[in-house]
Amino acid sequence: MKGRVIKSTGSWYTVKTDSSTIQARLRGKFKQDELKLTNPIAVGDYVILEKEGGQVTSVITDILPRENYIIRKSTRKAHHSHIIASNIDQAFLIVTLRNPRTSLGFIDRFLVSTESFRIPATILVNKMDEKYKDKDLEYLQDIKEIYEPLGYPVIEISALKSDKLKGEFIPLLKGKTTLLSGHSGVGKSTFLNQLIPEAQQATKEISKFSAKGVHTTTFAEMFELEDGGYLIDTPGIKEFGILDIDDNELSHYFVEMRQYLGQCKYNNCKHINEPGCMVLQKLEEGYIHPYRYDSYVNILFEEESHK
Ligand SMILES: Nc1nc2c(ncn2[C@@H]2O[C@H](COP(=O)(O)OP(=O)(O)O)[C@@H](O)[C@H]2O)c(=O)[nH]1
Ligand SMILES: [Mg+2]
Ligand SMILES: [Zn+2]
Repeated sequence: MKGRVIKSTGSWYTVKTDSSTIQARLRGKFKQDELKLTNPIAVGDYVILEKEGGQVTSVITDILPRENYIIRKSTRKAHHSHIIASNIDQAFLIVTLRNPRTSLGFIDRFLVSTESFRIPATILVNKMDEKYKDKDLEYLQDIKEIYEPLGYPVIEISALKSDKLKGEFIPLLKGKTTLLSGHSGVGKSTFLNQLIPEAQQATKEISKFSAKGVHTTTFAEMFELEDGGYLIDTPGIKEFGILDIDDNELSHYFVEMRQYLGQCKYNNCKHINEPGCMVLQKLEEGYIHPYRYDSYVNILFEEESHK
């Protein structure tokens, strides 16, 4: 029997098959190629199930190869990662201009992880019903100017406005598995509840003590849309893990750099200070945004320091 994991509590998994929704657990150990993971099975995984003798529950005996996945660094184990979700068709990164402000560096890390699997990504700027200061609105302008030309749609929304949200998003979500991501407190669960009221995901006021918000969701969970397709709500993520990416590979995941990569003088160019570097030349000429280049350098050196 084949099914898809729609919820995980760490020891029990809720698996949806063609005919029903089943509680299942893992049997024995799973081989996890080279990835050091804290969770062997993630939401979105397709698995093979067997009924447990005489019981209503099942055991997961195998996992089908993942088409893609998004990971974050484990908070519990150094050098380990946690798969947030797998087999994703598109990713929505929900960001906010203030309380908490989503940094460009965070957006770029997310985009590197989606680009590494060519998962289409969209940036949703939420809480646009609020009044903002000029400097916050300038930040919104920056986000649009940086990401739209790269092919990442930037959509301003208010997750509180149900009708508009449904009209705009139901067609975009139909038949697809969509990951909702972003810091705690940006409105992921609010967005999901508007589109799938039965989901009833808990939402929380942002803590007055920390503008980063408090954690309300600990595991990713997948919800089915009325017209087909799934939305995945994720716990607030502090940092995305970028694994399995070599230094020379990183620039491939910056879409605007890709086109110049074959044109550097050295084919192992890291685009830092090498002579004849086309990326540096294009940065100079204004074809690559300086903020994006900064993110590239930051990720490059951060990853190096982990090796
Ligand atoms: N003003 C305003 N508040 C929002 C909006 N979306 C969510 N919120 C509030 O932001 C807080 C955090 O929302 P939540 O959905 O729990 O965020 P999550 O941590 O990303 O799931 C809650 O108090 C929500 O009511 C919005 O569009 N506008
Ligand atoms: Mg939430
Ligand atoms: Zn170069």
